[in-house]
Amino acid sequence: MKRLLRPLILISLFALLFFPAGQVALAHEEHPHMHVEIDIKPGSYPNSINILSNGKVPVALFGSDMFDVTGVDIASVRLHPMDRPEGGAPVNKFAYTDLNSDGYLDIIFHFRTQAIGLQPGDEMACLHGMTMMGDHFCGHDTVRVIS
Ligand SMILES: [Ca+2]
Ligand SMILES: [Ca+2]
Repeated sequence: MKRLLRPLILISLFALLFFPAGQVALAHEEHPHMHVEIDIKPGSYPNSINILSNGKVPVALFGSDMFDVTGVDIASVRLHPMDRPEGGAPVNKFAYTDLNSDGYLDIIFHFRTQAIGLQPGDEMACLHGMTMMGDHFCGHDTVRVIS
């Protein structure tokens, strides 16, 4: 019995030491997410972000026949680095507009650049939020971090 237990304990320790991010990923996946379309710095690419800047980053969240942006709980929305869902920047400013002229209302958010928590080497950011009904949604887009 002891012989069997030891490798099990070792494997558990290994998992704890080397996959601490796994728990965060699990927490994120505990509830289903609706995937939504976003555009960091709408109309511009690559999405260069100077993390030393005191400015703001605009992000468009696109509505569709499946997703009514007027149902978004603005206070729940965060923009964060893809692999670090904890924290992130809350909404600084927002406006409703049909940015891509497809007949569905969209939202333009502004986030304070330094609150996002991006670091050199990050290549993806994620916009996460909830609807007033309590449904989670997320969308991601590439970033090019400048420092
Ligand atoms: Ca863009
Ligand atoms: Ca639209």
